[in-house]
This record gives sequence, structure tokens and C-alpha cells, in this order.
Amino acid sequence: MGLVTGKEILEVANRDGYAVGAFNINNLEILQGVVAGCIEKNSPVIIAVSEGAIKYAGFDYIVAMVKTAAELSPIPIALHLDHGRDKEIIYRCIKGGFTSVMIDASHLPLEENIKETKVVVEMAHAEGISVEGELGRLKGVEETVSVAEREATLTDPQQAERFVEETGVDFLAPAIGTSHGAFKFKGEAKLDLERLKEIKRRLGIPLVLHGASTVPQRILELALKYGADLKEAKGVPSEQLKKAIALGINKINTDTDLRLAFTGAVRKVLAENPGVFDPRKILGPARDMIAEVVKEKISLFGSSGKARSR
Ligand code: TD4
Ligand code: CA
Ligand code: ZN
Repeated sequence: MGLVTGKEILEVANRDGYAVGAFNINNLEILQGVVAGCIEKNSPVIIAVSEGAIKYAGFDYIVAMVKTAAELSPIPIALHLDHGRDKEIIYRCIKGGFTSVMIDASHLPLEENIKETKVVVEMAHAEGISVEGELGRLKGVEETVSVAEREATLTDPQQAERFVEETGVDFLAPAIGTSHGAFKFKGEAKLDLERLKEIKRRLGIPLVLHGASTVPQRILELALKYGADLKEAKGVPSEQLKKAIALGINKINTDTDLRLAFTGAVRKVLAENPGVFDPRKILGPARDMIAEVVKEKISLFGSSGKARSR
């Protein structure tokens, strides 16, 4: 089938109470690994592409690859711009084949965030494309000092209500204590689930969790075994993710775990086969590893078998 919008996928997930993975891709092998995993689990999927991925692979290559994946697959696939900041890139995505965009103006004061987001919503909706907005900040462990400071970075439910009303975004990414990357927590990993509950109660729309990689022990061990320097790595515990899904998270952004899986597999091949220099023998196992991790994620998110629910 052709690409579908993020909204089409997430409204069903919201109605039926599960989450769909938004997996970041940067090249052919990652895309193929993600899609293979989703087809095996018969799950819908959101293919997330950052501005960095567009710069790395090229806009036209990305769109052509993901469109091809959608045409060849029996599952719903959306092509989504992740953390759009550059207006020209956002505009190009809206006009050039993406079916969903995120406008990330969360670093701006509320009024400006609303203003910038609203412009993108109007533009995207005119083309039938869905929009994700962000309110609050994802902060890394070290950046956060006191409880009060941490609270200040998290999304205020009342502001969230106003943000959604005034911008018309289709889904919202609130900050509830996660952050991007492989080093999310120094001590105990904790999400503000009470806050999430209140945000969902007020909004009702699909919610997005960024920084949701779990840094699975198995993947970490593989990387460490073959020489990675990742000793303090820590992700969101799977149990916390499950609770967040039960409380209304419908889109789960996952990039770090795919990066760890991919490089772990590459390290293993190279370490065990010093004579290998065929890129297919190096990247093929990495692609398979991505598919494995994606399948585990889908089981956790609850989107197995949901490819055809409408
Ligand atoms: O939005 N994301 C993915 C961020 C991708 C960044 O890509 P660039 O390096 O090209 O900027 C997430 O929320 C992923 O969270 P995770 O927990 O997987 O890091
Ligand atoms: Ca942001
Ligand atoms: Zn993110």
C-alpha cells in the first residue's frame, strides 16, 4: 500500500489503547530491518527521519526508499519528520512526500511555540498531513540539578491544553522525564506518570514519548563484549514504558536502541572475521539485528497484529 498519515495510524492506536513505534532510519539497511520486523509482527509503523538523516542520506533518497518500502509492504507505514526545526526542511517535507511532520519549537517561550507550530499545522493540514508538536524539554541527567528545576522542564498540563487548542496539532509530545541517547538516568529511572495521566485526561489526543529507548541489557552486553565504551548506559525500564502506554502514550520514539543494535552487530562481525571486507557481510547482520530489536519493541508496545485494524 502507499504511505498513510501518522494521524491515521495513531488515532486507531489511541482508540484501542496501544502504542506504535516511531523508528529512526538513516540508511537502507536500517529501514529494511525496521520494516522486516514490522511485517513479521503485522504491525503498523512510523518511519522517523531527522533533519540530520535528511542531510546524511539526501531528501530524495529518503523519500524514494520509504515510499518503496510502503509500496512493497502489506502494513501501514507513515513517513514522519522528527524534530523539525528548519522551516525550509519542514516545508519541503510537507510538499515533498512526507505524510507527517513534527515541529519542534519547544525551546521557545510558550507564545512563540504556539505561533510557530500553528503556521506549520495550517500548512500541513492543507496538504492532508498530520503534525506533532512538542511542549516542555527533554533534559539529560547531568543537566538537571534540583527537583524544582526538573519540574520546570516538564510539561504543564494546563499549558498543554492551551497549546493543543490553539495550534490544532494532531498529537503532542509532552516532557515527562525522558531524554535522548544512551545515558538517560544517573540514579533511579523515573517517569512522571501522574503528569502524563493528567495531560491525557485533558487532551484525549494521541501522545508521543521521546527518548524512549530502553537500552536492552542483551544489546548492551553485545556492544561491551566487542569493545564499546558504554559503561554508564541506562534507558527507560520496559515496565515504565508499559505503564506510560496504559496511561495514553501512542507513539514511542526509538533511535538509540537501533543504533546500539546496529553497531553491536557490526562490531561482532568485524571482531570475529578479520578477513571480511564485503560490506554486505558487515551490514547484513546489522540489518537482521535491527529487525530482532524492532520485533521485541512491537511486543512491548502492543501493536502486534494491528496492521489491519481500522
Ligand atoms: O526523536 N528521537 C530520535 C532522535 C534522533 C536524532 O537524530 P539526529 O542525530 O540525526 O539529530 C527520539 O526521541 C529517540 O529517543 P532515544 O531514547 O531512542 O534516544
Ligand atoms: Ca525540543
Ligand atoms: Zn526525540
